[in-house]
Amino acid sequence: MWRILLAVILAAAPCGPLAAALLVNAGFETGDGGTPSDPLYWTEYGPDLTGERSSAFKRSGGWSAKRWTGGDYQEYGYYQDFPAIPGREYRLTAWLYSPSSDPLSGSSYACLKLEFLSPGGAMLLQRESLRLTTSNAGFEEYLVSAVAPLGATKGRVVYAVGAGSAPHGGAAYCDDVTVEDLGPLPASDDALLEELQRRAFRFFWDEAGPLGLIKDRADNFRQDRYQHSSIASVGFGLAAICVAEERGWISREQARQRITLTLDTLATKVPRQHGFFPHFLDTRTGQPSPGTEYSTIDTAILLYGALFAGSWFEDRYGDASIRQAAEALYHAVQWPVLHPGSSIYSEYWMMDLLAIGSPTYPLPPSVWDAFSRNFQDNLATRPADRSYPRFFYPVLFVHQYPQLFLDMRFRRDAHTADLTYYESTRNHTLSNRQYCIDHSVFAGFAHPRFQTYSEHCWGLTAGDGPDGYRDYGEALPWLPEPQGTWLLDGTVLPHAPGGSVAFAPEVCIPALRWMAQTYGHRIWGRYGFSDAFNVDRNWWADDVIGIDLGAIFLSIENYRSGSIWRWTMRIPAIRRALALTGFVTGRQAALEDFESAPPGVWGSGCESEWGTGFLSYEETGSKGQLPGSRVARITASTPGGGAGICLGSLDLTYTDLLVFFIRGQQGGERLTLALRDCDGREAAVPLTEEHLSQGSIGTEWQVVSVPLRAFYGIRRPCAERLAFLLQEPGSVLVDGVAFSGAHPDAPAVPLSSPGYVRSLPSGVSVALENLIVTDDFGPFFYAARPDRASGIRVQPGGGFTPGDRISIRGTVGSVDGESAVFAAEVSRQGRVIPLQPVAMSAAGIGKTGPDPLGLRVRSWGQVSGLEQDGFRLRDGSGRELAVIAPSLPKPAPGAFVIVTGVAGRRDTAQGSQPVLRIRSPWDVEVVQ
Ligand SMILES: [Ca+2]
Ligand SMILES: [Ca+2]
Repeated sequence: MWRILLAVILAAAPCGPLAAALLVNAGFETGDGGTPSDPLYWTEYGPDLTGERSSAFKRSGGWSAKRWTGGDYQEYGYYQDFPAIPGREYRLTAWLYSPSSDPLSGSSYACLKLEFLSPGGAMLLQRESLRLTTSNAGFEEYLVSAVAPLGATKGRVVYAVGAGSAPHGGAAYCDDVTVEDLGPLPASDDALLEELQRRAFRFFWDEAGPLGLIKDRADNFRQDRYQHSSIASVGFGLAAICVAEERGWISREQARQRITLTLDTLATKVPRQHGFFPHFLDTRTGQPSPGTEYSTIDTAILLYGALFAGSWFEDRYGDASIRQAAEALYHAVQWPVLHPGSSIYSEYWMMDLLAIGSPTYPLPPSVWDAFSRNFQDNLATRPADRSYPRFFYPVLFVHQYPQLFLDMRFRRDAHTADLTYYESTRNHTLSNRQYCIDHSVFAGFAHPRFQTYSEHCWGLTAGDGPDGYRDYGEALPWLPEPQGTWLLDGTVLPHAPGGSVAFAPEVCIPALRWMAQTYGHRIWGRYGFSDAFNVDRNWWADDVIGIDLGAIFLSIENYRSGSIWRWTMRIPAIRRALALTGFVTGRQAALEDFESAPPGVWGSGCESEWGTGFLSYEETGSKGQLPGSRVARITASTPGGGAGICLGSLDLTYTDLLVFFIRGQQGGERLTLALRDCDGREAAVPLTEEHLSQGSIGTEWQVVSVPLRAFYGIRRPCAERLAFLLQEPGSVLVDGVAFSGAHPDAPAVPLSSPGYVRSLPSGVSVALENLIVTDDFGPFFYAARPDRASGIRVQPGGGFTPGDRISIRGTVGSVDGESAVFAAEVSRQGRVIPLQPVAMSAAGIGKTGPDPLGLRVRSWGQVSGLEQDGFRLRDGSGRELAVIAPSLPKPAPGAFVIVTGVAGRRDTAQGSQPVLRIRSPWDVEVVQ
């Protein structure tokens, strides 16, 4: 898998690998003719009698390179140089074998080394592979990778065999050495973020054992023998695998199979206590690692990843199997037994919400209000700390983890009067950076100074350090330094800014770029950044840690697409918990109806970006489909001209559709839409017949609906501008520009016109205010504007009375051939006199004249036939109208009647037909 992924990356890289072989005689097939014969083009170091070209064992051809153990504390080998370019990444692989007939023993070892040297021969960087220390079953591949440091002009590949103190002995064989030039480090921000995600994903994919359990950590530059999985690493990995499937790094089926395998292992092979999982597991057996605890918070992180994957596969592909498997694990957790609720502000609040939302063993919602938030404005003694108000905890990951999954950007609860949880984490990130900068200079004896830190080199959180795994963090703000100083030793952890990309991208992305460019040769490996480094102590981590790669992956994904937030916020248990704990959303609506002049979202700077064009306003006086009475005219005086709407960093994470009304000046106009994100990336979509309800732009109003996925590649959480560009000079009228979708968090488009709603495509989330109930038929009801301009069917009904004044929030859909709002929420705001009926001929309903749908209508004619659920009415024109009156007495055929009911539609064999629905015997008056 590693090789396949690598090939994909290399094919996509702007500066690909050098195709030319960097080594000669890499298979040791050519000898120097000496006795013993050494491989040609390789330089031997150490006594001549400790190595030779051998035909006894080989992986390819007829020969390999054999080396024996020398004396105590001696290491000898063969090496070959190759030209190297600073800043490019090189990967050395070779195959090593120590046969059981002459096995490495005692302190003996065989290894590969990748070295970089200056023109003067000074060693600038040396990195060694994992060591082979015993006999193995056959030739095994060993690897080591490194980025060539500044000043390097050549690289060196070494095959060495050495030993420590006695006893030692044995020999090892090496064959098929390759050095690949993997190209330079990513040059642009986009490429760096993409590469960080690809490499983090590669960890989650490649470092999983046969049961789908992902390792807790791995070596970033070479193989390792680590065999422990952490369940939190698995949780982050499950989310990353979903995203990788969308990006095409693996197939959907590969993702589904891996996730299913992992969840099946967790359900059937791993022991649990009250539903909680052990923190660490043996990747080979699924059994708990020695001494591990059953961890509440790590179980919660695992469940977030599993439920996320379930939400992803069910919502995107209609596949409920992963959701069911994840819920089975979740429902088995007896939260109150081991986690009665948080006591302080920490990452545990993500677990509190999961526990409150549990349908099986819930915590009471009151635990949400029971823990101390440590709001720092009340605590800070240092003025500097007051510039970053936040819920305080010294270590940054605590602030990142809940919101890697949960979108708290627009949510507030009883504790967020001063700032949201999102703003708190953003401020913690900014403060974390400032704290490092402050400690990069000398400021008194009580104030430690570290040269590692700078404006682009910062990040304190939990991770590896020169003295082991530690919690690095800021000083406690309510104590003066040094008493309040948390652990600080000059160590920087790249996943601190990496995990905050979604919170403070303007400082985090430059930091990641700077670290890669400056210390890439020390910390850039196959899985991205190593966990930590410390320039003051000249210490550089070799390992990556799964949860830290997870923080980087998820945060970048939320920055780029909002996808982790989007599918987490669909999880029913999460929605239940947020409702129970009193969260409300303050998401801005996204509708431009051009009614206020000049509308704030239209910026004067927008037009110039798109050539010659301008925008003007026209009064239409329309009360029907269009929102309001004013529309926008987009005029282009040259091809490609037009005008743009400024969206003001609009969040499109939860929206799926762009919809608006359009009318051409001449008809036949051709329009291109261009959506631009906050980073200036732009995607253009020419309107085609699939987007236009009438197939092409004409001189009548119609609805345009464009799926947002058509604007591929722009940053969903931050949209800046939408342009309407005409392909030829001309003009079009536009109104009701809205972004919406069917996600529960989609911003509802605030509307006053049911007629507009009925013309919207299915899936749009809408909010209708100030409607009057026309009549309630039980499973559904109708409501209309007070001025009777238009009405609409609403599902479900029951309990409403004509004259009820209501507002509705729901999703546009259709049922029985009729547009309807599927209401998530209906609120009643009092009663008015029921709307008077509109008089219309039977032939006119749904055919000509004003649109009566959803209105009370009075019509007349002769009963021309009886139906199972009503009768047919024929008026003077000879046309028939179906009157739906289930379980009511039917008038005699041939009778002349006046009927008062609600105009609707229903599906028939001939398509959707207008009908009149009645509910009471008094609605039919027999005239003769
Ligand atoms: Ca060979
Ligand atoms: Ca308007």
